[in-house]
Amino acid sequence: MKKLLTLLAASLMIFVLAACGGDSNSSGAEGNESASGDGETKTIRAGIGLNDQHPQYKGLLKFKEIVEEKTDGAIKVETYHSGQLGDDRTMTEALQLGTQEVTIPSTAPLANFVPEFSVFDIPFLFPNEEVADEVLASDVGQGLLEKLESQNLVGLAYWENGFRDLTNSKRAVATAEDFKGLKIRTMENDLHLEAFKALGANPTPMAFTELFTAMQQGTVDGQENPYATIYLQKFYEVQDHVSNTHHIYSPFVFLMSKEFFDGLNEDQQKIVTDAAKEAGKHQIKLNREANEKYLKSLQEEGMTYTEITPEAREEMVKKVQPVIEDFKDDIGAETVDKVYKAVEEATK
Ligand code: TK8
Repeated sequence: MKKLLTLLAASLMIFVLAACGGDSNSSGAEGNESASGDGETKTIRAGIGLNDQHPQYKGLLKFKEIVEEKTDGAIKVETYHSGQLGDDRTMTEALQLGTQEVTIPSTAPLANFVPEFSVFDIPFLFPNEEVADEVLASDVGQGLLEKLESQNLVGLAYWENGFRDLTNSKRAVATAEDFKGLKIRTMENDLHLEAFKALGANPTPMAFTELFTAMQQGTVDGQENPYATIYLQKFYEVQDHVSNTHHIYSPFVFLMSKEFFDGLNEDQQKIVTDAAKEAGKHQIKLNREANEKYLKSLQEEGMTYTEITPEAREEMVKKVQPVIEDFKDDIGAETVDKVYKAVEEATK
C-alpha cells in the first residue's frame, strides 16, 4: 500500500512539473509582469519573401535588435528571407496555425484573409506617399488592422512596399494601349487581376517565390513591383523595359500570430508592438531613400525606362474605373467610402 502511495505521489509530482513547463511558445502563459517574462525563452520565427538586401529585411533586423535588447534575451527573433519559410499566403497561414510567429506580407494577398484590405489595391488611390501615410495612420487604416484578430492574426504596424511600377520583356509601355496582350504576373488578388484585364493585359496571379523563374522561362512577360524590389531581386536580368506606372501603392503589414501574442505578458506585448512600429519607421525611411536611386540603377543595368505622361495615366484611370465600381461591395462599401474620404482629407 505504502509503495502504491509513493508511486502515486511521484507521478502526481511529474504531472505537475510537466504542466508548469509546457511549450515555451505556448499561449496563455501568464508570465510575471516583466520584460524578461516567466524565465522561459520564447522564439519568434520571422519570415519574409524578399531577399536580405531589401529594406524590408533591414527593418526585420531592427525589430530583432529592439526586441532582444528590451526583453534582455527572453524573446529571441530568428529571421528568414527570400521565401525560405514560404510565400506570403503560406507564411500567413503558418501564423494562423501557430507554426510561425511573424511575417510581413503585402496587403494584396492579405485580402484573401480580410477582404477589406483590398481597398489598398484600388488603382491610383494614393497620389503620393504622404497621403498614404496619413490614411494608414487614420481610424480607417488602424481599424483594418483590428479586423485581423478574427483571423487569429495581430496586425502590429504598417510598413512600406511602395508604389508599384510595370516591367516587361516585350516592349516599351507608354500608354494603356501598350498593355494589350502582355502576360503580366499579378499578386494573388482578384482586384489586381481584373484591373490588368481592363488595361488589356493577360494577367496571371502567382506567388512572389515563383516569379523570377516564370520571367526567366517566359511563362510571363512582365510583373509590377517598386523599383527597390525590381533592382534588389535582380529582375533586370530577365526584364528589358520599365515604366513609371505608379499604379498602386502597396503597404506591408507586420503580422504576428495571435496565439503567440496572447501568450506574452503585458510588458512583452508592449515591447513587440512598439518594436514593430519603430522598425517600421526605419524601414520606410530606407525604402524611400532607396527607391528613386534604384530607377537609375535599373537603367545602368540596361533596362529601357519609359515615362508615363499625365494624359496617358488619366487614360489608364478611366479604363480601370468600372473594375473599382464592380469590386466596391466585395471590399466593403463602407470601407471604400471611408478610405476615399480619408484620401480627400489628406490631400487638402
Ligand atoms: C514579397 C511580396 C512582394 C510583393 C509581390 O513577399 O508579391 O509582388 O510586392 O513584395 O510581398
